[in-house]
Amino acid sequence: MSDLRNIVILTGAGISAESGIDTFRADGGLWEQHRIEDVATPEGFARDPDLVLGFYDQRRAAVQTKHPNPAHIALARLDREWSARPNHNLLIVTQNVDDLHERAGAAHVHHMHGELLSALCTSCEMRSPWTGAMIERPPCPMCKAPTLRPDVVWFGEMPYQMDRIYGALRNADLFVSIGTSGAVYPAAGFVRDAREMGVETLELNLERSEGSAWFGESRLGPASELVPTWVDEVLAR
Ligand code: BV8
Repeated sequence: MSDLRNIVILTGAGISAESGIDTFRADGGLWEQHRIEDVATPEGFARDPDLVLGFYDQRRAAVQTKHPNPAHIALARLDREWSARPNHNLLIVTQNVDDLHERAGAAHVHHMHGELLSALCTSCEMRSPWTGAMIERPPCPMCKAPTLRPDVVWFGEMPYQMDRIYGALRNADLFVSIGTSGAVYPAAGFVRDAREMGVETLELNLERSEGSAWFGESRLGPASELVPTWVDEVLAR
């Protein structure tokens, strides 16, 4: 019986690419259409709220027309079957703001950079499920103030529940990174934290990333092929 018990999986935009959701750094990707500092920073939001609300309204509408791909579905199967084993734990920490992990059936998902389908009120700080647009300044469902913003973590803001993530990394036997360029911190540093704690590390990505040299093993290819194969291997361990 392998001593593999606790798995932490980090996912990035690459796992949703084959579902038709733009990544950030590919040619024509999200950041090519806009400057990061204009649409993904609090300063950008303060400077031009209509630009930022419009950018996220467009992404929020688009994500609702997309579907999970075989990589999301395989991770959901792994989550279900692995978590059912006694003393086995799995956590998917995603940098993505789409809901494709959940729609594929994954139960243990943490959105460290927030979610497109959630609204954060800057007056009462309550969060509400949100599928519509924000450009018309709709009232907050809780306090009725017209002060909703996308519930996403912008550059310079603290990612959500970092203590939960580091706690899971400390207890992990395996850290797997799927579909991320390793360009944004603190997520890009998780592989180093894992290695320093003696955790086995694996990368599944279309091409070498900025963090590839830190992984014990790196497999290159599309997530829709690599992830189902890897899930079969893990469930056979
Ligand atoms: C913070 C949500 C601390 C919003 C996002 C200098 C050095 C180091 C750090 C910094 C620095 N200056 C500033 C910083 C900090 C900064 C940062 O890291 N900046 C970078 C640019 C250097 N980080 C932050 O500000 C973070 N906060 O540090 O807070 C703090 C401390 C105290 C007090 C307050 C704060 C917050 C960062 C969060 C930003 N929000 N998203 C939204 O979505 O709009 S970032 C966004 O881009 C994603 O969430 C993700 O995190 C990031 C990277 O994107 P990826 O997911 O990796 O996607 P990418 O396109 O880059 O790559 C896709 C990959 O998939 C590629 O490798 C490709 O090959 C692969 N792929 C493509 N197709 C496939 C595939 N793989 C498999 N199959 C396929 N089919």
